[in-house]
Amino acid sequence: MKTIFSEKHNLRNSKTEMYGGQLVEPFERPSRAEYIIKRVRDQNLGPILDASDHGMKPIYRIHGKGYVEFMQVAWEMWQAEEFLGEAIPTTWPARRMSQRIPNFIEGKLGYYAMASETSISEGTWEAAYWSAQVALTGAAQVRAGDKGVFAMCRPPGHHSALDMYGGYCFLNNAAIAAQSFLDQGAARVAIVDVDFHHGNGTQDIFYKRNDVLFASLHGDPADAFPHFLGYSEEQGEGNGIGFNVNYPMKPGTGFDEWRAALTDALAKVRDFAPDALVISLGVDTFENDPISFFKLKSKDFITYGSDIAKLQLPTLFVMEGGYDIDEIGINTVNVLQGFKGA
Ligand code: SP5
Ligand code: ZN
Repeated sequence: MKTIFSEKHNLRNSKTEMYGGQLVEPFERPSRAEYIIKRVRDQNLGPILDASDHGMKPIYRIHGKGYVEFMQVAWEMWQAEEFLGEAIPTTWPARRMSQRIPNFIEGKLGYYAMASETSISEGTWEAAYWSAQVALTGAAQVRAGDKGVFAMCRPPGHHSALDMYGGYCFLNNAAIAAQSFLDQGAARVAIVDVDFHHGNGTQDIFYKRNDVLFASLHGDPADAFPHFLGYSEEQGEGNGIGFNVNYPMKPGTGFDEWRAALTDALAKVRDFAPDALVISLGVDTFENDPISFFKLKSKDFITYGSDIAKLQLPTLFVMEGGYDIDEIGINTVNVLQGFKGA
């Protein structure tokens, strides 16, 4: 199985994450990608290819112009104010307030952010751009005939929507890749999100559409980030009714219950008969993940990788979260090996 990668991920190296009322070293850090790539090499998963540049057009298929243009200059604008730390929003357009986009950087951050834990730092835009290119390059390889391809995206993407960043995400890599399949001739694409967190960005992007089936397994939003989306009654809108499926699960959920949800999601994918499958692959479902509460063990990742393979669909794995750095390579590559070996 091919892995697509870009060293440019290193340009995303924020120093601060708002956590527990303190600014801590971000959980989403460059060593995550290094450990995964090391494991890919050690296990001889397959060749590692550099991302090729597909430009801005596929990004604009998913994200708004104002948002993208803001992301490109946010750090510059913040620096112009001579603030000492990284760019963090402090004010949001909450209920009954104006949704006009402010001029001042602090207002713009609040408008475009869905969470404050994600600081914008130097190089963030460039890293996000190349992360999207990694996903697009992976999609191109799948279109060219590969059965399964691993897009080692960093930063992750599934919390990012049309005009929204946060949850460590800036561009929705999985959504950009899914749309690229459709734009190159696919009639239907399914996205299954197995990251611990609900893929609120991906859900929002495709909520009114019936050409993309979105299914997400995640910590119940009543108990877990992103807190404001991911309930089971969210089933799509308009043409999209029935094409959004959420499986929120409670703290302490183990593999048996989680796998039953996956089995249900995969059955829905099979009925949908997509031309391609995108897996939003987060391994923060692991029992030792520092910010999550599911109890999957390392061997479980192999099992569910082979469950996914049984669909026999052209499959693109897009890296999302996973924060237990010691085991992140093992757990991620276990999914891919389970898929490959099935
Ligand atoms: C891509 C991805 O996995 N993004 C996740 C972003 C989560 N950020 C907020 C983390 C807040 C965690 N609070 C957990 C308390 C645990 N005791
Ligand atoms: Zn996550």
